[in-house]
Amino acid sequence: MRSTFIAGVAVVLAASTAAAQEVTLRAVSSFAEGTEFSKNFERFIEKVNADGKGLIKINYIGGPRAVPPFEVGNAVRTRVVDIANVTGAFYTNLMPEADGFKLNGKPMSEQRQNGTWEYINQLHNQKLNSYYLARQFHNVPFHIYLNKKIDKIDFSGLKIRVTPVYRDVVEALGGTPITTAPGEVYTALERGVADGYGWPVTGIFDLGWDKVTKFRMEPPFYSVEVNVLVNLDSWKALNDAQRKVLTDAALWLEGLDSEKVAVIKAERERQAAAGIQALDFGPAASKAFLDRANDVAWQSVIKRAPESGPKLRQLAGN
Ligand code: 173
Repeated sequence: MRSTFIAGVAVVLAASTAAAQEVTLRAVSSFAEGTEFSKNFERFIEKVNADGKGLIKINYIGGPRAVPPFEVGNAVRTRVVDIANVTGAFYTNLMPEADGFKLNGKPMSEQRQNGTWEYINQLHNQKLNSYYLARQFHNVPFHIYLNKKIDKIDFSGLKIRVTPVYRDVVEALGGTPITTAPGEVYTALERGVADGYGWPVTGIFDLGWDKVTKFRMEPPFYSVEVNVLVNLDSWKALNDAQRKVLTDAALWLEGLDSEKVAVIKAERERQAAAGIQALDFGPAASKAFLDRANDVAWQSVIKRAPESGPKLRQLAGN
């Protein structure tokens, strides 16, 4: 009798402890809600909330209206938010070598096996007080889009909207870089403040940029990286079961990159149908551009991060 009573009390206690342990994490995205580089993160949130019922819940505050894109890294560092969807290009002020992540286009399954994930996680622990939960879009490249026709790959006389992703290559090819958040691209093009811009192959329709874009320069270059970061104190405060929900959902999220092959093909067709003309200067000019883009970006990363830059380059193998 007595032992049954004690066991009963223990079950009630365990149940109430579990309920008390349901954790809510506050999340933001550095890209507008519902657009290409937020969408999969939003699916990840739905999955965590379904799989983690009773254990963990993510409260999605939203996109750049909540936290400006270039401040999202600092917001996760200082635990203003617990979890963020953000590209390294937006937090190079805190971690200069974050600009090098775009130079590694290996699938995350491989990066998790060969020590890259672990090294980049350490960098995030140290410099951003955060845990590197996931990296998305390794197989999505960038382009330079233009409104003035060029007859060779040379940006002399052109003002081009950039982030750290494109700054070095735009400068190396004679262009004038103008840094803006994505939210200012449309107006910059409409007013002629910029003659072109850097952006991935996907997503230009989300904010209506197709209406103010004439050309897409070939070839595609670099690899998009949009990371899911968790504040390190928030991460450490979770129990094993809660961390497992996040980790399983993170691996699932990285797997969604396989959908991008079809998305990229459709997007290129949609751009052509919208009258955006591809400017292709042939294989030799393309190769010269890619070599130059790779060289100037690594030089810049290594100059600003003399210790971690070479290590990232070795891991990327290019
Ligand atoms: O162009 C940008 O704003 C940028 O750097 C970026 C990075 C990753 C995905 C989309 C855009």
